[in-house]
Amino acid sequence: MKIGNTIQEVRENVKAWRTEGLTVGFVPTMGYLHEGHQSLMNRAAKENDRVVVSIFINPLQFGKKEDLETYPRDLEKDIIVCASAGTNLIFHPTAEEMYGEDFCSFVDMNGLTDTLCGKSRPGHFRGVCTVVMKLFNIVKPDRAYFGQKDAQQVAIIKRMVRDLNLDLEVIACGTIREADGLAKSSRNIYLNHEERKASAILKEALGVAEKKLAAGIRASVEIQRSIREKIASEAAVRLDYAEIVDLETLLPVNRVEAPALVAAAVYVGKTRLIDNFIYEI
Ligand code: PAJ
Repeated sequence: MKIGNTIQEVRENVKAWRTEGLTVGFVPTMGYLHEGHQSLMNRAAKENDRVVVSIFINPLQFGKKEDLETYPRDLEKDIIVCASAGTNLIFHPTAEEMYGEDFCSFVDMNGLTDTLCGKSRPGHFRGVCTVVMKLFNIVKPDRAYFGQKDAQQVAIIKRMVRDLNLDLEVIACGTIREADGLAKSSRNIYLNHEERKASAILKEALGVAEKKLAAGIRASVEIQRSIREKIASEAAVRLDYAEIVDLETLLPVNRVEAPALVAAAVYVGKTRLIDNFIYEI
């Protein structure tokens, strides 16, 4: 496994693979890797001849009051995780390598980026789209792997690929969880003991919604109310949103008559957690 810090190194490696006729899978990450990231790498290794993982804490997707400075890092462990999951090349650039002083071009999107998490994180998805577009242009993968845990990110990247005619396939992978159901996340490290215990309520609340849907309830307001009530039963957790939206447009649906995304976000102390499930009719 190689570790490259420059765009040129990545380009040279990928070019050499291409001349051999090899396919390339790509997993973009911000590091502090866990089993969720690892599952994406395993899938990429299964479906491609070579795997590139990027580890880059993208300043552009953090709001001014967000956790850019404190975002967890552990490159040594990340290297071990990547190696054990069949990665061939880690791309670990500096912010200067990615964004020159005079950087002024961005990828922006209407609609999809303003709802759900976009409401409380203005500019976040502009930063995500811009860095992912850059990474796609640097790595030029055949397939790119994203976690369904970040469902809005998946919908946005799929739309960007479609709208801008990028020649690659975006593959969404299932959410990997802790024993109590909490979705694995690099940010879970922020939770203290009490907060960590309280966090299980997020998945439980989505479970209540899933049961309502299975019982034939179709009105979104009723399903949303059940999530809200369950979250309210845990004093340490505050709801940001509970929404039921179309899988592609992310527009709210009033009645769940077609496959839909049920997504929620909460604050546990200062930590923001998200989770979701796709309801298949
Ligand atoms: P990061 O939060 O490091 O996540 C990298 C990838 O891992 C994302 O596609 C995310 O959805 C996936 N992932 C995270 N937790 C997961 C879990 N529990 N199960 C399955 N997959 C999981 O998402 C980002 O980084 C950034 O926005 C990025 C796309 C790298 C752009 O900077």
